[in-house]
Amino acid sequence: MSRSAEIPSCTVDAAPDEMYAILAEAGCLVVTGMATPADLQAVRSELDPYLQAAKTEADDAEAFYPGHTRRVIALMHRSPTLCQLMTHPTVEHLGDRHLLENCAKWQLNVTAALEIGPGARDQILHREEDLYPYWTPPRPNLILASMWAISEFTAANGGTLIVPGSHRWDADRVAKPNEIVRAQMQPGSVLFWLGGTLHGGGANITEDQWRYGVLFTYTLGWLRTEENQHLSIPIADVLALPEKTRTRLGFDMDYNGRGLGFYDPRVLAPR
Ligand SMILES: O=C(O)CCC(=O)C(=O)O
Repeated sequence: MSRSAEIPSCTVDAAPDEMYAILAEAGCLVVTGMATPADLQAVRSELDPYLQAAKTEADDAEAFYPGHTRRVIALMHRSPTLCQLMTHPTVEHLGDRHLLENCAKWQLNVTAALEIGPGARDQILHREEDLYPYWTPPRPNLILASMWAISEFTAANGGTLIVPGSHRWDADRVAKPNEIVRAQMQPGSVLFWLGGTLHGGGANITEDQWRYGVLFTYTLGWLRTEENQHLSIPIADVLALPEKTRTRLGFDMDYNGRGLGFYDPRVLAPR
């Protein structure tokens, strides 16, 4: 008899160390109650003009990104609310637990608002850590990923595909259908997964629902980021941000006794 896999879930007030223990074991975890209805409304109004302007392409079956989807990046510049949520205490705890064993300062890697529309197909399953092919899976801890549910996520409207436990698999093991789960969550919940966990955007088989999520991934402070955060927000805005946010945007040294990323702050001051 084969048992279907499941994504574990807990509330935002669960003990942080327990949350990490579950995430490390399953490779994925839904945390409910991470954003308030007011946060979600603010994110919608801040990003709406960009999403309305984003083009949807027809599908190319070979392409990494399925058609019938809208993507907007550079979210630290475009959404002040997401800029605050990016350093949510739960994210900070899980990031410290997962990434600090391999760096002194971890940083934001990718931001993307992702709307999956009716007719979109399943995305190819992949690992966030495939960005760094110099190690083969299972790799050391390099990335923590998160998907914030702005709309409801269902099995029919494009809920993220996740393969629990696949962070421990060898590169060539292929997921069987009963090992793949479609994340279902309410708006304000966050799906976390590890950089080695197989995942992808789900197909949207509804007639008229758009699934709306925000992807944030985080990487080690000494690795090159997938989205260039230094060119995704004007420097004058960076200087006005809290110190913790600046660190997460990579405007800080990954100090390991040798000072990776040193700079002279006087260069940033207005002339
Ligand atoms: O949209 C999703 O649920 C996942 C997206 C993803 O994995 C990607 O775009 O690489």
